[in-house]
Amino acid sequence: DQVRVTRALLSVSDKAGLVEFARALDASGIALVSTGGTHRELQAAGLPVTEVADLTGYPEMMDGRVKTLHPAVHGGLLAVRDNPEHQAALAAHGIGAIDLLVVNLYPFEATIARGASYDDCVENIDVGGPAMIRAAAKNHADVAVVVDVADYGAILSELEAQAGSLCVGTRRALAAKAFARTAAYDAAIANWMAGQGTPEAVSAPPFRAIGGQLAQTLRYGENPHQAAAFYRAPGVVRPGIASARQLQGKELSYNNLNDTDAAYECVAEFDPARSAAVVIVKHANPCGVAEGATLLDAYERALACDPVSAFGGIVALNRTLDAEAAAKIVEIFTEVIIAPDATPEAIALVAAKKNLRLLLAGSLPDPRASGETVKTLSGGFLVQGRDAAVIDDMPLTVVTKRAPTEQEYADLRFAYRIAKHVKSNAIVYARCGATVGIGAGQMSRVDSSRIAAWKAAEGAARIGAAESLAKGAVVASDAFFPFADGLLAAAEAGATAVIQPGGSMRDAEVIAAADAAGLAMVFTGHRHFRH
Ligand code: 93A
Repeated sequence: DQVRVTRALLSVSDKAGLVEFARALDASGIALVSTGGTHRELQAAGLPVTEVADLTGYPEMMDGRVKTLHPAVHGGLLAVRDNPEHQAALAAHGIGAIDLLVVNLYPFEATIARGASYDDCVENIDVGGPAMIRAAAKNHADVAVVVDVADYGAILSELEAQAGSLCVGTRRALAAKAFARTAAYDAAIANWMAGQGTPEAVSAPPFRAIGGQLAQTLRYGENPHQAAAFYRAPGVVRPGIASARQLQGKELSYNNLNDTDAAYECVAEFDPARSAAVVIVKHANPCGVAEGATLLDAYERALACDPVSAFGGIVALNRTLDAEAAAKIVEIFTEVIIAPDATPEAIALVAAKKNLRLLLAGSLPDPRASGETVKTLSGGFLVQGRDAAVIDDMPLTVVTKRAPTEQEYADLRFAYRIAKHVKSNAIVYARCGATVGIGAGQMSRVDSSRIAAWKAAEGAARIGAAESLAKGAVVASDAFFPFADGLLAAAEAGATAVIQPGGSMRDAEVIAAADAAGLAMVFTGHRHFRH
């Protein structure tokens, strides 16, 4: 189990402790071999040391890129001591075995950390060092490999205690540490390179460090100058964008994937056994959602909410795409259609639009399923449980004098289901199972209310209706109204009922304003922020 150390190869960038270590090795009768810079250092200290170039018969060349990449080195490291063929090969080629390898690598991590130039970083990618480390670590049955200056002392102690030998436990532990070092070194290189993406070089999948299975390298990210790739979370079985089958159309882009996910997650909130539902998404926000007796009916009503935004949008459906809905959807420019399934007739109709992507997910994801969402921050991640709260499970509290009518209740639930999928601050106006105005992503809730009301007024103008479509509609808010103003904006626009989490310090004031305006209002107790 002991390996007697007779020859050591030293090749280190970090020369700390080198001379003292080598002097002790020399004192115990170990022959020393080393590469250019290491050799100079040892020679200057007066130690007897052979240069690797004398071993290989080749000078170090190409700025040192090739110094130890030679059979005289790798044969010496990899030869198995009790294998006669290996020993014969050593003898035939005049190669001497190496029992101890001492290497620390070109300082790649430190070079990128000081913000060095691209070329400088590349030049600091060590090739020969990791090759030797791997060779010695693989052959730990016969060779000890030291990759850390901090281990010099322990090695010397053991050599002294065991008359110039190292035991198998030490060699194995050193080998494990060596492989960990080369793995970390390569990870640092891979991560750095992935972050160097240019429009020409985006094929390098970034964010390898997050883990997951690379599903697709994307042409670019949200913008053409951003490298991007799509990863599947390993072990997660959830019907949706990551498991959907693309039947036709152009390759999905980063934004397509993000928007399609948003659309499908939203439409999955609608039980297909109860009603057909369609969600149209643009820039990750629903711009029209409707339920209907048929998908065609639902699509037409969803489209009516905001046909301008729906142009070039993503259409998600909660039932098998049928021919009549497909025929209608292909009438306007659409980027992606996603549904659990599609009939052959519908598939044929979509086929007429070569670029249109058709995705079939097999089934709908369960909105109540647990799971995580991940968001990157500079230098970190935020992880949270997914928002699995569903309006049907929330006990609704009527807080106004007037309770909602049955139709209002239905619309309130419908609107709140959607508010969950609208970026905050979210305000959703809905009537008879269709959105009539959506205000998304505003910093002020009043602004979101105004935008939603304005969309409802525009909708009325489009169809020549005398009154805003907000008139007689209900309104959902993803979080409480901090003041009465947002609620009053809704009342002014003509809304008759409100759904919101409640919980504001000024709830009493907001409830009084609702009562004064004759509104019915319910609290859900669940906030649906989404950012
Ligand atoms: O450029 S390399 O990848 N090519 C090699 O063949 C090679 N062999 C050892 N770098 C190589 N090394 C590295 O040189 C070692 O890993 C060590 O970090 C460094 C030591 O060089 P010197 O002894 O000349 O200072």
